Amino acid sequence: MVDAIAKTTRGVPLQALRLYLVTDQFCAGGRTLTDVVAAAVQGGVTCVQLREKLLNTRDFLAQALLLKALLAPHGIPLVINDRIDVALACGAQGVHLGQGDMPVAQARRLLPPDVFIGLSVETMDDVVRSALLSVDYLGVSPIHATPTKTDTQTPWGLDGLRQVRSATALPLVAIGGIHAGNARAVLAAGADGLAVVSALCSAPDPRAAAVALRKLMDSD
Ligand code: TZP
Ligand code: MG
Repeated sequence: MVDAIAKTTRGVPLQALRLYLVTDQFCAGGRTLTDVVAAAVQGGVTCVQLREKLLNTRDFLAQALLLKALLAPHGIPLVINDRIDVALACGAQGVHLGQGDMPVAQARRLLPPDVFIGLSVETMDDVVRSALLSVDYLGVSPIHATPTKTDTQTPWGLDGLRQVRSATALPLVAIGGIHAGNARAVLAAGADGLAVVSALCSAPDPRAAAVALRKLMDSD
C-alpha cells in the first residue's frame, strides 16, 4: 500500500517511485530520449532512470545532464543505472544497481548521503541479503519475461512478487513486461511502484501512455 507521505530511508517520497520510466534508446526508435522523457513527464511519470548501454562516458554524461535539467523543475528524481561516476558528475538523486554492478556497500561510500540507491533482486537470496544493505528500494526483476531484456533470471510472476512483499519492508518497484493490461495486478501483488521501458519508450504517444497508466494506478 502506498502512503502519499511515506518516505524511503533517504527521504524519497514513496510516491516518487510510483510510475518509474527506465530509458531505452532502442525502444525510442528515431526519437530522442529527451523528447520521449519530456512527453512521459507531461503524462505523469514520477521518476526517470537513465539506463544506457551503448554511449561512451562523455555522451552518457551529456544525456544525463539534459535529463537532469528537464526533470529538476518538476521535482522528478533522476536515477542513473549502474554508473556511480556519471551519477556523481550530473548530481543525480539516485543510482540503480544490479547484482553484477558495484556492491551497495562500496557505492554507498562513494555517494553523498542523500543519494538513494535501488537494487535489483532476481532471487529470494538477493532479497534476504538486501536486509543487510543500505538500499532504499528493491527493483523486483523481472516480473514477467520481456523482449526488452532477455538476459534475466526466471521471472518472479505475481506469486513471486507476493513472496518478496512478505519478506521485506523495503519499497518495491516491479519491472519487466508491465503495461496497462497488467499494471493493477502487479500493484495488487505488492508493488509500491511500476517501472516500465517499452510501455512508455515505445509508445507512439508517451504522454498519453503515461496518462493512461497513471489513471489505472491511481484508481486503486
Ligand atoms: N530490468 C529487468 S526487466 C527490464 C529491465 C531493465 C526491461 C523491462 O522492459 P519492459 O519493456 O518494461 O518490459
Ligand atoms: Mg546494471
